Amino acid sequence: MQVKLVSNVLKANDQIAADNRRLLARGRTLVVNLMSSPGSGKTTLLERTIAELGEACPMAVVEGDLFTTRDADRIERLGVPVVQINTEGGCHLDAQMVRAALQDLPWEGRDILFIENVGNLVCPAAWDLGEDLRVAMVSVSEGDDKPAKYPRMFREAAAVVVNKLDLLSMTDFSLDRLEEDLRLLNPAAPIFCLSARTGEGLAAWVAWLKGRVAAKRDGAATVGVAP
Ligand SMILES: Nc1nc2c(ncn2[C@@H]2O[C@H](COP(=O)(O)OP(=O)(O)OP(=O)(O)O)[C@@H](O)[C@H]2O)c(=O)[nH]1
Ligand SMILES: [Mg+2]
Repeated sequence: MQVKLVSNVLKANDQIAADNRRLLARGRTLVVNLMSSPGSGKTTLLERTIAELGEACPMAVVEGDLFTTRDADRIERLGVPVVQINTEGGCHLDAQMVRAALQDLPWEGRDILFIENVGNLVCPAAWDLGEDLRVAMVSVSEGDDKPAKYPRMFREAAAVVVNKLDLLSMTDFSLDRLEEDLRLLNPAAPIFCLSARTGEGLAAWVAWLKGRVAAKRDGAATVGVAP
């Protein structure tokens, strides 16, 4: 009974996600679902990306958090439209929450809509929000075993960001080990090793994003795989 209930809930979510996808397709806005453990640096990466891409690439942001508007406040300070979703303890965003957020967000005509998911490597992976692509992030202080231990998150990612590269020498994190494990799950996703704090490695990430925006504008059926 419990299994059936869960599967029904997920099915209902998928239908709303499909509605979101249809709605968002109208504007040719690239929709990116950014996921990681708590504190890997999702909001910091968004801040850096906004600063880097600037007005040439208008963006909007949906922030997911259990409580507080702290992440949305950080994005708002940069002049980017943002809506905060508080899940009140829920461990992931769902398509219904995103649908409600879109009503309050001037996303149309913007090049990128970023959705920062709730910090969690497990639950967000199961919930389609209507995004074009998923980006999975891990920071070097978390260890290089995350793809092997949380496969779904990394299997379905269009790109993987390894953040906090500035701390690499203080950890036993191995980029080779991470890549080896990741390739067993996901042979194609580009890996961007960067520091959202110092900006090292950011150029490749930004160039990839610009490529995905261009693909979306051109109406490419798939914007998530090609590097
Ligand atoms: N050294 C270092 N610290 C970083 C880097 N990126 C983020 N941080 C720090 O890591 C902490 C968490 O960063 P956030 O960007 O808030 O992380 P988050 O993933 O958005 O966190 P949640 O929204 O709580 O899941 C902050 O203290 C950041 O300053 C980085 O590249 N290097
Ligand atoms: Mg955050």
